[in-house]
Amino acid sequence: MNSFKMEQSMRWYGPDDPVSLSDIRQAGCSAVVTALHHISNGDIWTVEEIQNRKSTIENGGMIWNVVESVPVHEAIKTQTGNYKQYLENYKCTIRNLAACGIHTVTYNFMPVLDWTRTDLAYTVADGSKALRFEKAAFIAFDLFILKRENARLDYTDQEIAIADKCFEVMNADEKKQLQRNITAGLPGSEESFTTEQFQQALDAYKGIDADKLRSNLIYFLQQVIPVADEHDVKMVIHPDDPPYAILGLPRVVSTATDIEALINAVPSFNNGLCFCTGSFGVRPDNELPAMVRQFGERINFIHLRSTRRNEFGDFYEDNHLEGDVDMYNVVKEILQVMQKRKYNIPMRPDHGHQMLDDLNKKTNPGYSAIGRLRGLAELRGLEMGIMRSAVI
Ligand code: DNO
Repeated sequence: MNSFKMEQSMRWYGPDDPVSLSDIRQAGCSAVVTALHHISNGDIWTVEEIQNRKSTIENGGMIWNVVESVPVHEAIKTQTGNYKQYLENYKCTIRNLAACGIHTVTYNFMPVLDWTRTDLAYTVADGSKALRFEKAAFIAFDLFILKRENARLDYTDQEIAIADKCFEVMNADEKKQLQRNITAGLPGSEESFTTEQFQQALDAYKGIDADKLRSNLIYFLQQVIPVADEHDVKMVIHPDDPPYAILGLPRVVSTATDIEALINAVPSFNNGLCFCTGSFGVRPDNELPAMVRQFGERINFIHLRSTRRNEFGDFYEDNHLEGDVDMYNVVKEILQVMQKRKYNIPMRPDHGHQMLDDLNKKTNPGYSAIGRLRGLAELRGLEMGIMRSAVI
């Protein structure tokens, strides 16, 4: 009988999260993924603050297994201003987390925006609500709301025409909402902007192409991974969401080739990956089960979620076992990796539909209780089914 299983976890946004620790425990989780969201991006997380949060979680009968995320300050991504100081602060936070017994840390290196959607309440066929990225709406934001210089060069005539039509039928409230969805930051995002600040943040990337961003990321790894090695901390990078360049900003963590470049530059096993099926899965050229095989030794945190895309490049978040992600084969590969490594990799059901009672509640988009509970229940069943039928 195989004995290594995914460690069932859920993200918790801290004491202000409308989903309580007791809800998470009742969903069947033994662990919580969280961050100290009240500490400003770039500041040190002190041992006291970390310990405080850790005790709160332990009093709720679970453990704090993974940090998601310790944000990487924009100055580090662009290598400007006080970036050296921010790097020192980052290292100090890693040491403090290790001192408190927390050994897995998520981060991302997406310029300006973390994950991005255009619609936070897209009603799917069964009446529940999902998050959606509609390309035409995104392009409309870029061309007609943000009015980014030379933005037209990034799109085909056909894309511009569709975006034009899409914008034409939007009323003033919908335009405002679109802008808010993109610039105000989704839950867990590290930044939130007004339009003016947003333009300034984009301007900071003038002259930074994909090669330069990659080399800044490698520099970050060269600085931080030795500290992680010393304190036995697994650093896991979250892929770009969506996994391609947007708004003229480069993105360098979207494909297997991108990951290979990071590993080649800094081979330590603590230079690892948060395997997010929903982010990687948006690209048809990402073969997810093969990527699990290829990077299995370095996958130290898993986000399981599925998206469904159409021919225009739009996608919405589907039920966890439906959509374009081959969840059966992904979980099968993950099970094989875990038996080989003799390690229970932390996993969380990533996002979920707003459904049932949650439709009448104020929820964090993607992070309502019931949709994630459904996702986790299905994934847990899938895992058990694969294990019991001994196909691994
Ligand atoms: C969205 C999340 C991201 C993720 C960060 C990791 O739901 O997956 O916000 O936490 O990109 O740094």
